[in-house]
Amino acid sequence: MKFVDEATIEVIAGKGGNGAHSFRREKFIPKGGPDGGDGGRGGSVLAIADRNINTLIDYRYARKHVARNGEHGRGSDQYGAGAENITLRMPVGTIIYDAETGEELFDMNRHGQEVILAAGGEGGLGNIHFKSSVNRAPKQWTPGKEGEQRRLRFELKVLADVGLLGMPNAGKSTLISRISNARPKIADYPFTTLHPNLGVVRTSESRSFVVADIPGLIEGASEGAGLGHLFLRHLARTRILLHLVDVSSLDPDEDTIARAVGEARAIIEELRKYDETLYEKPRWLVLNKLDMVSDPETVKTRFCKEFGWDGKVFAISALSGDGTQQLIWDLQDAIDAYRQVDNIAEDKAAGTFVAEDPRFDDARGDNLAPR
Ligand SMILES: Nc1nc2c(ncn2[C@@H]2O[C@H](COP(=O)(O)OP(=O)(O)OP(=O)(O)O)[C@@H](O)[C@H]2O)c(=O)[nH]1
Ligand SMILES: [Mg+2]
Repeated sequence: MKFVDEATIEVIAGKGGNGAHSFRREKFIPKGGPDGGDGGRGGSVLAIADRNINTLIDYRYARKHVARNGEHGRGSDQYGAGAENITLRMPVGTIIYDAETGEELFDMNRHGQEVILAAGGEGGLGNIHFKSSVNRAPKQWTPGKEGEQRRLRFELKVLADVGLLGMPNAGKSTLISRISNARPKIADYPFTTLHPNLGVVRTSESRSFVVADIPGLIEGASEGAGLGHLFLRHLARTRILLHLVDVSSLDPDEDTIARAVGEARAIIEELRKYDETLYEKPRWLVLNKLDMVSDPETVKTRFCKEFGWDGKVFAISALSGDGTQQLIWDLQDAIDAYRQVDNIAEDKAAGTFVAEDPRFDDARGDNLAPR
């Protein structure tokens, strides 16, 4: 499934430094000529598409990006230094709009693609430029130009990396609201969730992944029981499924465990009936509501044994957050590994990247000038 990740930010490029107005004054040169240098260029704000970034979540926190001004020129032919550019890294697939007019400006669809969001102002000219045969002592100089300033909207269509699967009331919505920025409705009755929700899970400054919370699935869903099973299509592009099982009513006596295992098997059977490829996706077992269980270790061991499960298993409380940290770290590592494999395949297919924006000057830094 796709959802739109969005952020609106402001970019302000640096102002160019002023040109200087100055004359040479040396001991033995009584009437020195003009020696006022030019101002430096203001820093530009650039954007680069980076496939190692997956969401726009950073831009919801940092909304204003300001590059520094260029230095003013000085006497003795000294030019002011240009200010450094700042570069905003964003996911491949980000579309950049002018937030005021709604006009589409850039489609950042290639890894490494680089564009200028706001160009730094040019530096002003010092008075050395105004010397001529008729004016040997020019007083003119020009001020630096203002940097460009814009409000921009970034838009990214995101696909879920992880899908939550489970019976109604298993705690899927509670989990996504605990680990991500999504805030779906949570309630103690079945079929609370009627439409999928996506949330971004952020595990560090630069790492994140997207989780899909879907309605609960019950036995017979493929024949239309409950909400049916068509919403499973939202999991088609995910990498990993988390199968949530509510273990709150289990005590390690065999009966309750056998019943829960039966229900878990039914869920997997519904998955298989919907689509064989979904059934074959990596699936991790997540035992939820552990805060309600007096002997969690035993419940976990017995459940897995009865289920015949030797895959990855987590025991958590979505409500208290117990165990969720390890779960999201492991998910992030696994998702990163999949992306790495994709990147290698993509590099092989695409060859290397060439900068395309004609305004982009390879010299970077000081000389990034619109031509
Ligand atoms: N004690 C406890 N209660 C939980 C936990 N996780 C969820 N719950 C409760 O279980 C009930 C159902 O939670 P939801 O998150 O709405 O479950 P769901 O899987 O999204 O349910 P549907 O949307 O109906 O499929 C709510 O009352 C939650 O507060 C948990 O770890 N511990
Ligand atoms: Mg729900």
